[in-house]
Amino acid sequence: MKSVEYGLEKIFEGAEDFLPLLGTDYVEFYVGNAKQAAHFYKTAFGFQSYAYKGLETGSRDKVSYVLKQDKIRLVLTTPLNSKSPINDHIVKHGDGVKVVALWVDDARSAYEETTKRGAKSYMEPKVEKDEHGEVVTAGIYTYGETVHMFVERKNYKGTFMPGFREWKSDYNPESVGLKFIDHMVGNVGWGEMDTWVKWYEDVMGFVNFLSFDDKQIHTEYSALMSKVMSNGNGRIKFPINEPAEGKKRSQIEEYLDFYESPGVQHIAVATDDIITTVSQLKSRGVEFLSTPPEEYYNAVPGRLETYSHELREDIEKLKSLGIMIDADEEGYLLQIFTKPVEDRPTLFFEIIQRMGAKGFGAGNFKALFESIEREQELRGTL
Ligand code: TYF
Ligand code: FE
Repeated sequence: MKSVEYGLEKIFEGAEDFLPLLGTDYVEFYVGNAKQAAHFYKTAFGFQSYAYKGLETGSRDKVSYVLKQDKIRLVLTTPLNSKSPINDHIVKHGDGVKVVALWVDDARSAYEETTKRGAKSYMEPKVEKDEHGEVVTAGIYTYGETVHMFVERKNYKGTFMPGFREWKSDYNPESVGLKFIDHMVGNVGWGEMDTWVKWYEDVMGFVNFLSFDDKQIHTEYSALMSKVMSNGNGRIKFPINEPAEGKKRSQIEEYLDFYESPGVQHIAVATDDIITTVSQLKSRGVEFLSTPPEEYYNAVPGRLETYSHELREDIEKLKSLGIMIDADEEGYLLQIFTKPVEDRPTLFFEIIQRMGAKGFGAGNFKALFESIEREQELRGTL
């Protein structure tokens, strides 16, 4: 399934990285009711209360809750009056991801290097200070109304950012074992994938290290195309999908219709014990796509044997939870997908455990997309 060599070191050999990225800093959602969304991510997904800003801290026009689980930070933001432009985002898209923030050493340089290569500015570099130091942020637009913020926090020792206070709560559900963001996927319009591939290459210095075309990604009914973009150190991976023509409506098309523009389709979060994590999530009410059929699991041992990998997990347990298994030369991976986490069929989560494999589960695409199609059928959107 490899279309280009994915030893990233080789691709980047000798190239100067004009945009060194340390990792994902946070993901910010614009939502209709941040207080209730925060409760959901704590109760159902095992996030912990971390930071807060709102009326009590002097923020008059919006409120933000910051949640944390290991290295993952989610920010949930709601406007406090009808004049805030955040309302327009929510009216158009429903709840969704506004900001994919990237952790950098030098936010001014990140902004300069990307805008001079053609990025559209969202926010010029801004320095915010408090008694714990300073944070520099700057932002550029990517697909749709989605934004990449650059966050420089090397001179900051406080909780999250100036303007926030530590959020202590008496309600602290346990973590479910989510560790870090593995990748975040964007859906773009018909024929726009290559434009955005080029944008990530030219503007961000990323490379396209894996590609799937509609001949690989299709079922009897629908199709899509996908290219995975990665930065130089491989810490940031952004697959980009576009719909493709099939007998019925592609899930990407359904997303675009309901989000009413390109946007973030799924956030993949890593765990090192997917059986425990998924058992926990299920017991807390998180809904997952329907389980792959019997034939799917019958084919798994053969798939692992092809590359002589030994499955460390109990296949019966994986099967009972509906977790999928894919393998490549380097190892295998375990993954499962939630249903959309809002009423519009837009954003969903993926839970992934990598056991050496660097791919995205191409061997699971068919079973996965058939499962998504069963949902589309119920929604009358296939
Ligand atoms: O990120 C990926 O590529 C995998 C598979 O609409 C995938 O998680 C690809 C497209 C899609 C849903 C999942
Ligand atoms: Fe994924």
